[in-house]
Amino acid sequence: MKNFTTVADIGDIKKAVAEALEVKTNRFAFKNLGHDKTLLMLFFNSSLRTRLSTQKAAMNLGMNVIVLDVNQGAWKLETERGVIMDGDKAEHLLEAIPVMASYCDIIGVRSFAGLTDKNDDYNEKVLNQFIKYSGRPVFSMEAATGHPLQAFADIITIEEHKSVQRPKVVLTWAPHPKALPQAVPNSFAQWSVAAGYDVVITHPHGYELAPEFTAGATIEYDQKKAFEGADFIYAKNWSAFNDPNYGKILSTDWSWTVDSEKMALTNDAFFMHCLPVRRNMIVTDEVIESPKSIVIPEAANREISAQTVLKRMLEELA
Ligand code: AN0
Ligand code: CP
Repeated sequence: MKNFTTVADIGDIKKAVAEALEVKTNRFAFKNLGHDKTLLMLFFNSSLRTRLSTQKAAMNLGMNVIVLDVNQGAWKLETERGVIMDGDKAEHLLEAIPVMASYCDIIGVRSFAGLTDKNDDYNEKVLNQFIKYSGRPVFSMEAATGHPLQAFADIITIEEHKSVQRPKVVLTWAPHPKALPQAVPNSFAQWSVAAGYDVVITHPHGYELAPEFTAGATIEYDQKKAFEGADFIYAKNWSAFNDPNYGKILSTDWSWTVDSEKMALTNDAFFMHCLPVRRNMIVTDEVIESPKSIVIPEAANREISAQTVLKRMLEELA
C-alpha cells in the first residue's frame, strides 16, 4: 500500500479485517518490520485517540515516531500558493513538506475540513499536497472528507460483535453545538456499504451527505423508523454538505439525541461513536454507559487499524 486515504486503498475489506484480527492476536509479531524506519505524524488539529493509537501501532512495529503539532511550536504554515506572505504565516507548505519528508519514511496527516470552501475541502487540497510533494507514503489521520483509520476500526469492531451475517447498521445524525466536518460519517457510510452491511442513514432534512460516499445506503428521515430492527447504532454529528449551507449548523434539534427510548426500538443494538462525544447532546449518559455501548473497544481498535495500515506500508517500503 503506497498511500492510505480512502476505502479503495485497503482493497478487499474481508481480507483486511482478517489481517487486522491476526495483528490483534499478536501485535508484536512484526516488531522488526519498522526497524530504523521513522513515522512523522503531523497534526493541524487536536487529537487524543489518533495520536496515541497510531504512535502505539508504530511502536509495535518497531518504528521511530516523531509527532508535530503544527499549530503549537512550529511556524504557522501557509497552504495557498501565490499569496503574498505578509501575515502571520512564516513558512509555506511547499518548503515545509519536502523538508519534513527528508526526516522520515512515512507521513501521517491530520487536516480537518475548513468548512468554508467546499471545493478546497472536497479536493483534499492539503492532504494531496503531501502526496504530491513529499515523495513519501502518506496516510490520512482524518483529512477534509474522510477518516479511513476510524472507519476501518469501526468495521473491525462490527465484525467482532455482529451475530448475523449482514447486520442492519444505522448511522444517525445527532445534535452538537459546533459545526463539525462530514469526514467521519462519509467514511463510515462508505466503508460499511463496502463491508456488505444493510446501511441506513438518518438525519434531519438538509443534512444529506455527498452522494459519492453514501451510494448503496438507504436514507430515512424518520429517526425512529430508522432505528427499528437495527443491530448497530452509530451516532455522529456533522454540518451541512449541500449548498448554500455548506459547513453550517441547520438544526440543533435535541430530539435527535440517542436515548434509551430510541435504543428500545432496535434489535438490542450496540451503540457506537468514534469519540470524542458530548454526553447528553449526542447520546445520554444511560446509553453510553450501558452494556451495549462498545465505544471503548471501538477506540481500542484504532491501534489495530493503524497497525494493519502501517504494516502494509512498511511491507511495500521494504
Ligand atoms: C472531529 C470530527 O467530527 O471530525 C473529530 C472526530 C474524530 N470531532 C470534533 O471536532 C469534536
Ligand atoms: N476518533 C478520533 O479520531 O479521535 P481523536 O480526534 O481524539 O483522534
